[in-house]
Amino acid sequence: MVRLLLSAAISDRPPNALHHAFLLAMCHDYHDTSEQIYLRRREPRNYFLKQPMSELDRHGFCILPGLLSQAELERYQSHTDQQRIQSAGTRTILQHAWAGELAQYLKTRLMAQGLLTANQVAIQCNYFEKSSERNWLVAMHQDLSIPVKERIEHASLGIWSRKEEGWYVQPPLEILESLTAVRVHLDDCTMAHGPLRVIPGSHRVGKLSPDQISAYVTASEELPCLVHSGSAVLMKPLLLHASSKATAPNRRRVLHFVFGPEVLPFGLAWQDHTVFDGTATAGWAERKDATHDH
Ligand SMILES: O=C(O)CCC(=O)C(=O)O
Repeated sequence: MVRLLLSAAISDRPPNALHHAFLLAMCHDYHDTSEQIYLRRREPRNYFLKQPMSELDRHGFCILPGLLSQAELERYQSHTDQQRIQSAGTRTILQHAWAGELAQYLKTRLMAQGLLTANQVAIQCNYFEKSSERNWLVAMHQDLSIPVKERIEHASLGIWSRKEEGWYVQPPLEILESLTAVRVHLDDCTMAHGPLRVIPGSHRVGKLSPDQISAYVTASEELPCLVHSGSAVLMKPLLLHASSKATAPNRRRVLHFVFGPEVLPFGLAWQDHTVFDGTATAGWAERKDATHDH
């Protein structure tokens, strides 16, 4: 039986029920919503840490426990609290110097583990806050839009939208495939905190229409990403993901970085990006809502 589970786990075939059973056995009892019991559980390190790069490629996500020390964690908790964000989140965190510094730290750490490449820069940082007081959910979706500085008309570029005074566009698949999201958890995230739920392997099937997403969801099993504060969930943006409302009163704060290629085709430029030394650059200062904290 063990051999059967292992061969399912290391196979390159799309995930199936057996594979999910293995993942679940190695991670958490995800039906358990008690934080006390959850916190006594070991981190899901056994499976995910052995070969995080191949887990990210194969499943579209992996979990890195203990990325931030307690002191670093408290520092970034304090930075995010100082932003006095009124809504459930914001997409413009990369404009702050401390976020650039954290991006640089993530890049150095994750490059050493082969999880980011030298040509990837941080191109976005979203802040998500969820609690039973400030509650929200998102249906199963893929992240298809990227933040760009200006609108450029080009046949290869899809739907345009405006968010927080910035332009977003749906680029071709190759660009989306080159992105990696790094979600740094500032609080413990249990089932009661409305965790990210993912469908492993779904990043490998390209862009999906709403009907295709419904069909995929019906035919697949989801995994919740349950982590301690200071841990990170790495995720390919094409991975199908969702999250439910929280039932816990305490907050689930996440800094969601996206890393991508420094240079874009079609005359596009990123809204914001960091270079390798962590310096925030590009057009954030031009936006009306930009605020300095340095
Ligand atoms: O943090 C969450 O619960 C969901 C985030 C999300 O849907 C996204 O990053 O696209």
